[in-house]
Amino acid sequence: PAPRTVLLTGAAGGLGTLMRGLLPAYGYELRLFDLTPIEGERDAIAGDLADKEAVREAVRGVDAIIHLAGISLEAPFEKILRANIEGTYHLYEAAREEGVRRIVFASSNHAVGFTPRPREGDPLIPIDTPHRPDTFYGLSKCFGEDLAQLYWDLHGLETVSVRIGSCFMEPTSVRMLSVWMSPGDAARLFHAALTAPDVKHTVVYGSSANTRLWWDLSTARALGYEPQDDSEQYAEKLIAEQGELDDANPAHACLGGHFTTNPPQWPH
Ligand code: NAI
Ligand code: 15L
Repeated sequence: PAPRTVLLTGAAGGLGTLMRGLLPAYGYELRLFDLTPIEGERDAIAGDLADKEAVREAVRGVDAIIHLAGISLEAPFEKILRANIEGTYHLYEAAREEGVRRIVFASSNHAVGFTPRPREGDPLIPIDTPHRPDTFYGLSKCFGEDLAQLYWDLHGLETVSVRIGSCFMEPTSVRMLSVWMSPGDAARLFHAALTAPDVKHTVVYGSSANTRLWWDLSTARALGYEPQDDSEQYAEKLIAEQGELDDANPAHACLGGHFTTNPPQWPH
């Protein structure tokens, strides 16, 4: 049966807030979990992924999990270790112990961030391109994907790992014209990931159907995802402001953009 109650971790964050607005229309009852307390919601838990017991309690009784919580940018290794690596392990252990059957994991393009961006005429980046993390942050997403594979192979716990591009209301850079995922498409993709049959561990790229797309969306489409948006409507304005991507600029060479420069520079 399709999942009904879904634990949304990271619900106070940017993407979590957008999904709290959009996912109930698909019929889900959301339980929210975040370090930051969320006021005015019926089922919201303030807790730390580092707290194994708190995570287990949050997971108890839900049908599925969308795991967005964690540090979402580069940070010192010790912080990434605690929130993203140990935290994601706690979540998978809790899901296994509580019998939750499926997790949608917010992976990131930064798991493969040092992959050169396709130039004109190049093929799209395939889903099985090797991990090439561009930061400790990206490395933690590689760990999450491998953890998901282990829990499928060993325990039969299913995951869709979504290598999200840039999910914000609008793209704000020329790079984002290629990797942007509109909030509406994010909700469509998460819904497909929650409801497609027999996903085992499936890795997908998460973006809209952008004209300047860099990667292969076929595994996402195979889940039933039909993206409705394209960043191209923002292209003229962004290119007029920022210029085209420049091969001489190291921050434009790879998928991960500014994350591949050391130290990472903002904005990206
Ligand atoms: P965000 O930084 O706005 O939200 C992350 C949330 O996780 C925050 O509300 C924070 O309080 C919570 N959190 C952090 N550490 C925690 C801990 N130890 N225990 C409990 N909660 C904790 O990030 P955003 O943009 O909403 O991203 C959500 C997820 O999607 C992240 O895992 C991020 O890595 C991933 N992602 C997002 C992309 C985007 O474009 N928004 C792109 C690629 C991946
Ligand atoms: C990510 O993984 C970050 O969480 C998000 O804030 C954006 O920086 C995004 O990647 C991106 O690559 O634009």
